[in-house]
Amino acid sequence: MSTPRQATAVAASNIALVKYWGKRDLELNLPATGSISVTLDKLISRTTVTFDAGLDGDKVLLNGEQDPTKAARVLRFLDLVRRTYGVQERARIVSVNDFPTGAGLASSASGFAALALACDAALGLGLSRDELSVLARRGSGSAARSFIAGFAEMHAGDEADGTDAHAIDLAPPTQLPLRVLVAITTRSEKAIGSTEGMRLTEATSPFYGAWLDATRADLDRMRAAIKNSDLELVGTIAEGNCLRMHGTMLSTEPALLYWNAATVALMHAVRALRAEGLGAWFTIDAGPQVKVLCDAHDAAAIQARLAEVPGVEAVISAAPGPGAHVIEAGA
Ligand code: 2P0
Repeated sequence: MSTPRQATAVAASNIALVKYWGKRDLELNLPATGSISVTLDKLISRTTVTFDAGLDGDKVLLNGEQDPTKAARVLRFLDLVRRTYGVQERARIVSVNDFPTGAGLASSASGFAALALACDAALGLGLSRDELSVLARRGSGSAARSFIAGFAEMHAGDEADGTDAHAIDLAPPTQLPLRVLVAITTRSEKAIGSTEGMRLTEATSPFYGAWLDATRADLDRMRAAIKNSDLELVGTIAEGNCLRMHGTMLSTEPALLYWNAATVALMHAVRALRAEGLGAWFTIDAGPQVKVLCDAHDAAAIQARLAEVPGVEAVISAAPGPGAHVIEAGA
């Protein structure tokens, strides 16, 4: 019997400064527009994959739990890897997040980036970073961005097969003195996942076309703002783009309302901080947590203020960080 093939990879979450909300192809998971993100140095997934001919089925352990619903996406991804690269063995996957389980923090970006890289290393596929980004995208669109250190741009691509829909470097982690303060407002899971939410938006929102046009314009503005190391402009564009995305979500039928009371209180708190002269801008994804962008020098003071907002359970301070990387390969 052949020796099991094993590798471990780590990848961090990334926060979109210009968001991805809409697909041009569901099967290949191709985004309708590009997006721009910053990879963090916190909120990390560590994933070990072992392809083993001795296994009679795939085994998936996510944060110490065997959850069939969450495992289903991982199993589909494993089947894709086997189909694409002619692999026969079943696999054991053990993935843990360094943030609290069930914290209501999205883990699909870090999780699928770490999984794609661990599969590549275990099987010795030798994929390029672009190819890894394309592969991870099939698991989750945002995962394609977590291979890039610091600031990344995801390309929507033109090719029908999706080979040019991957992330590229925009700027290194040191480009801006940025901190991302992640304010956790609830630990429960979101009601409607991103894939289903996007499908509903594409099908029903009268604003969907305008959202895509505005996002394309935001990409040009954001790229320039990052290149110029203009944190105030980065924050301003990110907050506006986030609000346009949520406006579009709210105009979906049924309406996608991802906010709770503390989410809204945090938005007001950030605006109050700005009125006081502190540089702080919010961004919110498909869930109730609020990510606040600010200068590293102001981060401690702003973190303390956010922690006082009613309904806030914790505030995690993160900086721009490295891309996904392998930490162990070999049986
Ligand atoms: C983003 N989000 O750009 C946007 C903003 C959420 C709101 O990418 O369907 O879990 O698996 O490709 O990557 C979250 O969506 O969606 C996401 P799928 P994913 O970060």
